Amino acid sequence: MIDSQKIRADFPILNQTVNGKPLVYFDNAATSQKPQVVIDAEANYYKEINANIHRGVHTLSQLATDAYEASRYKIQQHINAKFSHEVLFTSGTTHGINLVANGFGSFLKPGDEVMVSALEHHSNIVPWQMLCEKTGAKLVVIPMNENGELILSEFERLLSEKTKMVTVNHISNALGTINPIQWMIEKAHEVGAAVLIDGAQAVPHLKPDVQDLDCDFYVFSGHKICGPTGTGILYGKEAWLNKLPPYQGGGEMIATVSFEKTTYAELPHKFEAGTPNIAGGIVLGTAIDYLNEIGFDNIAAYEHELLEYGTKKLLEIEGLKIYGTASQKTSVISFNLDGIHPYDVGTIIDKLGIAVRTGHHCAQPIMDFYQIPGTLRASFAFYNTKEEIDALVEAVKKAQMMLS
Ligand code: 7TS
Repeated sequence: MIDSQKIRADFPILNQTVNGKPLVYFDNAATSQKPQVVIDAEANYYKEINANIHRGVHTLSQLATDAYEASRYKIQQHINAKFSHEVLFTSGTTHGINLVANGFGSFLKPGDEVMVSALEHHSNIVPWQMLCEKTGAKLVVIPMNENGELILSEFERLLSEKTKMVTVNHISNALGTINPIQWMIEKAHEVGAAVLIDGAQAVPHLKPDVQDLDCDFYVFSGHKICGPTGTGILYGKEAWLNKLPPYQGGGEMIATVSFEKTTYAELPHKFEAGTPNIAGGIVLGTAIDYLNEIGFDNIAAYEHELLEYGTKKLLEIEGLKIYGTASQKTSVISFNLDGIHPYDVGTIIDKLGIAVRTGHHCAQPIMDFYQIPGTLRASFAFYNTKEEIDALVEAVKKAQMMLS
């Protein structure tokens, strides 16, 4: 059970007014807010053990290294990776996808196919498009239906021995659709394709089990799970990470360097060139502990309640249309008011203290599918409440009155 009042006390930012009104933060799909334990952990790192890692015998450097590697281990446990060296620290989802896409060129030839879905965030489209341009491979798109679900019969039809990579999000950021990734991974493997799962929108709501999913890569950002910005994780199966060439060259990723030849470090260091976001990596572990203490089953159940309540209440507004009505959906509601631009509604409700995202949500192909410029997107977290949803509904009604 979630005690929202108790949980809200952990988040200092929520206890404020914006434009003279109590803040209602419904932009959680963009980034989550941070609990006090995370804020404290970041400050404590700099107060107590700040040093560079993996490179000194001095005590602080060892303390920082141990804390960083302990966090890697914690994340390995959290996603159930087989080895901790399959867990790479990145600066976020975008970095993780680019790292894989960049190296994957070594395995592509002209005529090969890379399959993405119609539901992807730009960061899981553009790196693959760039890769296809470079290699002569073809980008193939799994289409979606009006409800915002992938058309799985089309996915099966499009798969062939030409398919070398299938890359799909676990949950859509713009619509909240939960994709049947386990089944998709199995199908993709049947034709010998590798699979990357963009878990950016899934990890705030569930605990992925990468061994059970059997995905080849799973990427996510720390900032969407109560962690600091500039942190993220790329999970890759050991065999794939050994095969992929390094992404960036520099310090830490080498075994030996000479002007004639450089040899690379073992995993995970081969992919972690330069001084990383040490504090961020450590604190990401703190954020994951915080969420596990609340419990992902509790989080998912509570957020589902908010989704159902919000959907029902918003649909009571005449002329309001919700985009994304998949049967399996997380706590994201994308909507528009008939004849009114989402940006105008967003601007007015901001004056009433309500933070939602407006626009194409970095998923322009989805907006093109619906032939709309964008939507308003309210995305709920476990620290939100039904009372806040009531405030959103009142604010949207007010905006509608002012703009019609
Ligand atoms: N993939 C998905 C599914 C996302 O939702 C996002 C960010 C990214 C990738 C990129 O993550 P980053 O941390 O590297 O930027 N999504 C959003 C959003 O929906 N609103 O703001 C950012």
